[in-house]
Amino acid sequence: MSLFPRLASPDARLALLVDDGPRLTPRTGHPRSLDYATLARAVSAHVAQLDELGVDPGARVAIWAHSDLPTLVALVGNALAGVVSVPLSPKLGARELMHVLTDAEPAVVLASDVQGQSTPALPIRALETMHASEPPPIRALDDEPVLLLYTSGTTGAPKGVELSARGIAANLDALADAWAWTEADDVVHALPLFHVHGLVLGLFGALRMGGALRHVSRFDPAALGAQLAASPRAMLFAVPTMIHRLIDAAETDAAIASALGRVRLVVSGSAGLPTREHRRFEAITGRGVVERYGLTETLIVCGVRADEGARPGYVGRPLSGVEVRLVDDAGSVIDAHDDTTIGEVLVRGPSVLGGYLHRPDANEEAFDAEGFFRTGDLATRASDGALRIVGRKSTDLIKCGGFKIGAGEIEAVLLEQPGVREVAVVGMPDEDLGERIVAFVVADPSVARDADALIAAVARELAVHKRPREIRFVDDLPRNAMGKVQKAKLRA
Ligand code: MLC
Ligand code: AMP
Repeated sequence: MSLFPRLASPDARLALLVDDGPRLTPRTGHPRSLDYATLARAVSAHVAQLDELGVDPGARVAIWAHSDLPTLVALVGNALAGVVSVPLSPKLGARELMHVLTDAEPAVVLASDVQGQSTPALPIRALETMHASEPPPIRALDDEPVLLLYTSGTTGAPKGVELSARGIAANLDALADAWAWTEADDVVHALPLFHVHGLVLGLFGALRMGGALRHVSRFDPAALGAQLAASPRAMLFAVPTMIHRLIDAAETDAAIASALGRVRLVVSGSAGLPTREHRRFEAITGRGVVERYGLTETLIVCGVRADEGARPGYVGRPLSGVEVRLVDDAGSVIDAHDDTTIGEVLVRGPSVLGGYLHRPDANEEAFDAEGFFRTGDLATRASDGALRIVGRKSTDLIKCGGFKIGAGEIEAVLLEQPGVREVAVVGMPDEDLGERIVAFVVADPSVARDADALIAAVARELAVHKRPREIRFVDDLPRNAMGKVQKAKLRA
């Protein structure tokens, strides 16, 4: 079976729709939606373009992850052709882009909008040449990678995670079981397409089930509400920051509240949804949110099942086929199902990465002797096996708006800025973003203090979402006897 079975016998059902919302002018010249038959032709056209470019199966193709139809088609076409997509955030900064291109060594860089890119790219031609009548390739699921996604660690530059078609399919099928997810469901989301949540669950998930993806290209509560209202049976995928903003909007906009109330399943993930937000959501829409927990490296690990209903505080039980262990500081397995004993979450299963690209050192640390991946997340386990994520082992990993960001990568950029002597970056609790990036800076007294310039440097070098939201100039940083910065004190 292929990753997207419905593309083998495509019909007139809606497959993809992109809604640019009220704040964006729709691009002219492109359709706004594709049915399966048209998608199949567009995918064939894309695969023909890959052929013309001499891109063979197994090769890597970097692709600017714009939220538009040509890009969605190319991502699907690459996977079916066995080509490894390396999605690039459209707001990737210069240094991070250079790192990804050097590490991934893509054969080509593709973009739906070649003019707008900071680096030379070839245009995606799928929608212009889709009169091609060749059917799209039917590629059996195998263990070869189809995605290379970059994810932050505590220190250094982001690491490449290869995900195989078989691993992705196994994970999506396990989610289908947990959520009773079928071709009758439309996925509605406004997530970016360069991470697991929007790309693997949102795009690949919808098409694997044979349903539609209604993609709002930039998060906007009213546009999401309109797509939810337009869909006969919708599943909403969102990060907690989006849920928070949807609740705020629903409080003053009855149409959004009623659209949210009618969704078949609302799923929050990529960061924890506070119990307060669960309660607010229920109060305003009359229905609950289910959470699921995952990582780029493992795909989705646990999820609350649709038939369980909302379970605030819990991310549910392990998905079928996924082995989860809790271990103590010494690495011993914790058997307790008492909802109290805290251990690190370890994961093994078909969707777990084989290893980070070019990083034997990181792989050594990431896996235990039995091949379990160490997530770095701390959890308890209830009597029925449901996990509650209670924290993270490292204070150097920050989850801001659902994006994982390493303190070390931000500190490295800030330390290079004029007048910066010392720096410590931490995540501070934030009602909207979950965690807000705050940089404590010891500045050279002879240089003018310019917080905006420091924020802009991170946005320019790394990515806009990695910028500190706040700079606090301090005389010195709290250090322990060994000279190590005590980040817990800064967060207090
Ligand atoms: C601000 N901007 C700047 C800037 N300051 N631009 C340049 N330089 C500066 N100094 C601009 C930006 O360009 C942007 O403009 C605008 O400010 C706001 O950008 P933002 O900071 O990104 O917006 P924000 O409101 O914080 O975004 C909230 C959000 C976003 C929820 C929409 O955080 C988001 O999309 N999160 C999703 C994360 C996600 O998908 N994670 C999944 C990881 S996978 P403009 O032009 O845009 O207005 C995973 C596994 C799993 O975790 O389990 O799922
Ligand atoms: P990423 O590397 O971007 O894939 O982020 C993975 C991390 O997101 C995990 O290690 C968790 O810390 C966090 N995460 C994902 N889903 C949840 C959730 N439902 N609750 C709490 N944390 C989550």
